[in-house]
Amino acid sequence: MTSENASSSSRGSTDNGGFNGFKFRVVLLGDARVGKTSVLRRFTENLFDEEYKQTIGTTFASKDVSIISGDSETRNVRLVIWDMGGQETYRELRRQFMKGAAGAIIVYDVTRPETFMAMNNWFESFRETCPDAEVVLAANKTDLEEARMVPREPGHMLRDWFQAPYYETSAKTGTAVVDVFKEMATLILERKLQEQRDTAM
Ligand SMILES: Nc1nc2c(ncn2[C@@H]2O[C@H](COP(=O)(O)OP(=O)(O)OP(=O)(O)O)[C@@H](O)[C@H]2O)c(=O)[nH]1
Ligand SMILES: [Mg+2]
Repeated sequence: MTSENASSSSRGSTDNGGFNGFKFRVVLLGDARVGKTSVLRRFTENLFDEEYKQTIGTTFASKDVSIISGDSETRNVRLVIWDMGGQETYRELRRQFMKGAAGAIIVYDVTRPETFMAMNNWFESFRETCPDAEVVLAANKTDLEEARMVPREPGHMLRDWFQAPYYETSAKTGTAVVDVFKEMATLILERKLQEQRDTAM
């Protein structure tokens, strides 16, 4: 994974040690084994591993994307994406992990309904810690069509309920993985640009 200074700023700014662009801290949330690390690896390295290696504690990776903002400018965005093991049950650690994030990608596994049922908890605890941050939903492992237990409709219910974009992803095939991260970058960017316009007035 690409790594960089872990202590760097989290909210996004215009100049970060030679990188000329915005920098946003994003967290990956969701139950154990849903594919958080796999989605991140697909995005940052374009790789996939069938073997499960549980994430212990937290790790991060970063990747730069260019986004065309609403004002038709091309903007460089560095996403610093933090990943935490879904087994982590210590509430305070989760809160610290979420703190200061500009967005959360909340993931479930379409072959395991219990991971879908847990979405509300993940969403609520993120909202509590970061009330003004963006959320994107990822229904992962959609390549496993035969084993799929959670169809598209409940996913759309979540989307409407949380008012958050919904993507059907596969870390294995790569389906929609880039879209999830680009959507997140775009949402945060537009919010930051709006904040800049508001303070300039
Ligand atoms: N078929 C398929 N398998 C996947 C997909 N995404 C992840 N997996 C597999 O599911 C298992 C769990 O993936 P991880 O990425 O480690 O899951 P995680 O959410 O990071 O798990 P924790 O670190 O324990 O929270 C691994 O064996 C992956 O190979 C997918 O889109 N399709
Ligand atoms: Mg993991």
